[in-house]
Amino acid sequence: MRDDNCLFCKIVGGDIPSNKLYEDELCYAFYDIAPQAPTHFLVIPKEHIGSVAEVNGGNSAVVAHIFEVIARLCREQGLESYRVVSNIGEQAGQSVHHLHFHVLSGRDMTWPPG
Ligand code: DGP
Repeated sequence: MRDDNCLFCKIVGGDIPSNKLYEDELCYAFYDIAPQAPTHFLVIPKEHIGSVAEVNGGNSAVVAHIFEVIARLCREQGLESYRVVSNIGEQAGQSVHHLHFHVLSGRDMTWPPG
């Protein structure tokens, strides 16, 4: 289901342009507008889910699918080391309230993240 006030729902619907990497019936992948690494793309469900905190038994299949897609896209791009991140809530840095997984690669990364 779409939320008409949601930025990422508008990207999925084509109302806001994006640099698309991949799309299928369940998910959409596009490059982040403010890349934090040489490779930085986002993979999101087409259905509006607010964050990981809203994942449940009724909608979790799309999350497994997204991880399959992430693994495939990274393989296709020859990425051997990368980080997958999802921020939940304001304190963790979530700015867009539509579930998304950041995929970052191409530079050394530190742990713990800031
Ligand atoms: P987060 O802060 O974890 O909710 O991540 C949201 C990401 O979305 C952030 O890295 C920037 C990206 N972003 C925000 N607006 C747009 C947009 O209009 N287009 C694209 N491609 N990315 C966006």
